[in-house]
Amino acid sequence: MQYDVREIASHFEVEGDLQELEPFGSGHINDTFRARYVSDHSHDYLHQRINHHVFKSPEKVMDNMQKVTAHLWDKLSKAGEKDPGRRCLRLIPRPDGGLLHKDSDGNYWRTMDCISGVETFDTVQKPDQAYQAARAFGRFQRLLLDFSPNELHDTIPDFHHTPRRFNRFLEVVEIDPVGRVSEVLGEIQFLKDHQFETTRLLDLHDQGELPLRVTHNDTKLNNVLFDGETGEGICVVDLDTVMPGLALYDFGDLVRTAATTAAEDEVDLGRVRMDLGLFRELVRGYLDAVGSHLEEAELSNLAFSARLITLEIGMRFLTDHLEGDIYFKTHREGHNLDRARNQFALVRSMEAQAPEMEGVVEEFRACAS
Ligand code: GN1
Ligand code: MG
Repeated sequence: MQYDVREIASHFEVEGDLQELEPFGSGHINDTFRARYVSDHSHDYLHQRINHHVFKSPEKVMDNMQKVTAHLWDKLSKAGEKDPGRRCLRLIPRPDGGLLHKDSDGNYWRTMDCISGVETFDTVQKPDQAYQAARAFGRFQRLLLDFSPNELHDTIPDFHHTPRRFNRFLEVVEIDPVGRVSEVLGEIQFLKDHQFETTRLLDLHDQGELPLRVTHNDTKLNNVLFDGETGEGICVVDLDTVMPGLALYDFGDLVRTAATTAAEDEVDLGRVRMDLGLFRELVRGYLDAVGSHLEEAELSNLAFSARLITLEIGMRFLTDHLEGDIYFKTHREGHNLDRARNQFALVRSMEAQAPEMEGVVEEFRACAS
C-alpha cells in the first residue's frame, strides 16, 4: 500500500486494534480506506486522505464539515432521532481535538465512523432507490435551511460557476497543452453550441430569484447510504464540497447520476438515456422532503438544472482530457473523454425529453405547495 495507514490511524482516537484495512469507495479525488478495529467488540472507521491539490485548504474543508455535521446532529437529536450517528457523519478527532493529521509526506488525513449495515450504489438498481436518494438529499437541504451560508468557507471558489468553467474550457482549447484538441472537435462544438445556457441559474441568482443556500455540491447517487434492510436512504456522505451554493445544482447532479442506469463512464452510448420513470421518482422524493420550502424559480428550473450540471460535469471531464488528465483519477486511456461523451449523450437525451420532464415537475409541484 502506498500509505502507512496504520501509522496515520494511530493519531486518531479510535478504539481497539487495527485488524483489517482495505481501499474503499469509488471517488475520483480522495483516497479512502476502511479499517476494522477490534477490542471487546469490532468497529469500522474510515481513514481518508484529502487531496490537497484539489482542496487547497484542508483545514477549511474540515471546518465546514465540522460545522455542518454539528448542525445536522443537533437537529436530528432535537427531532427525536435516537441514533443520529446512523443519519449523520461523525468525525473522529485526535487526542488534542484536531480533526486532521498531516503525514510525513505532507498528506492530510481525517477519520470518520463507518456506518454499518448500509449499502451504496454507483447506478440505480430499482426505482425506489431514486426516490430514497432524492428524499435523503431533500432532507439534507431541509435540515440546513436555517444554517447561514455565510458561516462556511468557499473551499473551491466557483465550483459550480458554469460560465467560468466554460471560460476555462475555452482557454484550454486555445492552449491545447497536450495536443488533443484536433481529436475532439465535435465535442468542443457541442459545448460551444450550449454556451448560451451556462449563465441561466447564476443570472437568476443575480436577479434575486434563486437564494444562496448551504448545499452539498456533489450529490451523486453513491454519496447516499441506504439502510441494508429497509432500503431507506438514511445518510448523505462526502461533505467535502459543502459550501454556499444553489440548491438546483444539487438536485440536477442527482438526476445526472440517478436518472440513468448507465455508469458515468459507460462507453456504449446507446445505453446512456435519461429515464423518465426514474426522473419522476427523483422529483417526487426531493419535493416530498423539501418542496414546500423551495422558491418559485427553484421549482420551475428543476428539469433544466439536470441538463445544466450534466453539461458542466461533461465539460470538466473534457477539459481534463485536454489538459492531460491531471484532475480526475483515470483508470484507462481516454477515460475522461469517455466520461465526457457519456455526459453529452445524457444531455442530448434530457433535451429530447425536456417537455416530458417539465410535465413531471408540474405534476408534483402542485402537491408540494
Ligand atoms: C468528483 O471524487 P468524487 O467522485 O466525490 C468531483 C465532482 C464530480 C464527480 C464526477 C471535488 O467527485 O465535482 O461531479 O467527481 N469532485 C470534485 O463524478 O471535483
Ligand atoms: Mg465528492
